[in-house]
Amino acid sequence: MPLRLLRFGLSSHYPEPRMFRQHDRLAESYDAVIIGAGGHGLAAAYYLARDYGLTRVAVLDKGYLGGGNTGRNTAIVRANYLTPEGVRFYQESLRLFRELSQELDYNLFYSERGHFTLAHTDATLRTMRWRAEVNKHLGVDSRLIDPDEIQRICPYLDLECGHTPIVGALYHPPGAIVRHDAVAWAYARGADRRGVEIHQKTAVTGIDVRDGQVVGVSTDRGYIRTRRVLSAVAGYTPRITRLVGLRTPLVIQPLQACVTEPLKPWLDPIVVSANLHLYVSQSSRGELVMGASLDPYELHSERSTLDFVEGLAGHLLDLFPFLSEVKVNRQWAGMSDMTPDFSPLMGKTPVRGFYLDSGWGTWGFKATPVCGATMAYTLAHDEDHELIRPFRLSRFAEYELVGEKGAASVGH
Ligand code: PYC
Repeated sequence: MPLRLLRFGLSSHYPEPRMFRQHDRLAESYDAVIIGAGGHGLAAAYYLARDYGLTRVAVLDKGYLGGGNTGRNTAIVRANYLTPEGVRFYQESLRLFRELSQELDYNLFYSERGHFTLAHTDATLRTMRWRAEVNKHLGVDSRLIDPDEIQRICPYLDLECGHTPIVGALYHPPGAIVRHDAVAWAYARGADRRGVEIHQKTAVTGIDVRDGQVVGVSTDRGYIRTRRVLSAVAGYTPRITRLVGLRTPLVIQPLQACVTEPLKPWLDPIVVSANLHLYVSQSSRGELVMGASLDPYELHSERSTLDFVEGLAGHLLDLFPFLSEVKVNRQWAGMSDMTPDFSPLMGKTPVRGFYLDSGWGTWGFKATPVCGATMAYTLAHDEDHELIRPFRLSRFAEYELVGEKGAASVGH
């Protein structure tokens, strides 16, 4: 038997199926280099090729494709933000997400579930009313509902919720979940088919800047000449900005999540409690996918803690007491690059040819398509796309913050 297996392993009759090409070496130069082969970097490469004919593009990753925050998130998609800038941006993302399976010819299991943000206090209800008004004004389906309607849509929810009764909710019917890894795979395949090169296990060790302009990138596989570099590395952003001497207000904090063993389908909507610091949805495999707020300190590490599952389980049981026997199967953490106003940090920088796609905090996955499309525009025109202009780095110096903390899925 082992010999037979070896024959399969060594035989060229059974080539490993590949979704994208592998390249033995880097070219000497590219029109653009994208650092980070997660959803954002791959989407930017895809739209650069599709919309602007820029195909001499290399996407580099020190690890493997989709192995960072794309593979570490809880896959919620929504547009019910608080600021007009945030709502417009995520509205476009939702629109692109809805047609993405067809666009990329890949089933992304986009599943519209409805998204509830539960309120347990009058103060929370007030913020939700504000959000609902901004959302409606901009055409996003979002409204305040009372406990009776919550109970009708989600009958298993215990409205008493321990000692913090639910007094209402912000209901956002278009809220959805998506197969997150598949988003990265599908963008990778689409970009590759248009000529983009994806280089995994290729670490960037330096960015060459002369007279304020990017002219090249050093990697552990050689030097590349290029005049455009996009950093799309989420929780690793400060390591890249350091290479060009750029200071940003980003702070890295861990965000933990976990999944339970699979259960029969019983939870259709996505349920969030800002006051209890909890969000939960049920995947198509039946697992409960859950998370809480950020760990409350700066830490560049993907380690998990018992404190997190303990706290989260307590709050989950306040909402759904019948889950007390359910086992947690898996736990993990990702690194969130937080900005002071909880909005992203995107676009051109004072270093010519160096572009940022960062500051994703706790909501980067849901922005994948719109980031790809707007960053591609920005690189192609060397001008910030209008949807990302509010998220420029200089807003901090100009006191033009875009305060999105009130729309964080879980209170922070
Ligand atoms: O903002 O929807 C959200 C979210 C989900 C998980 C973390 N943040």
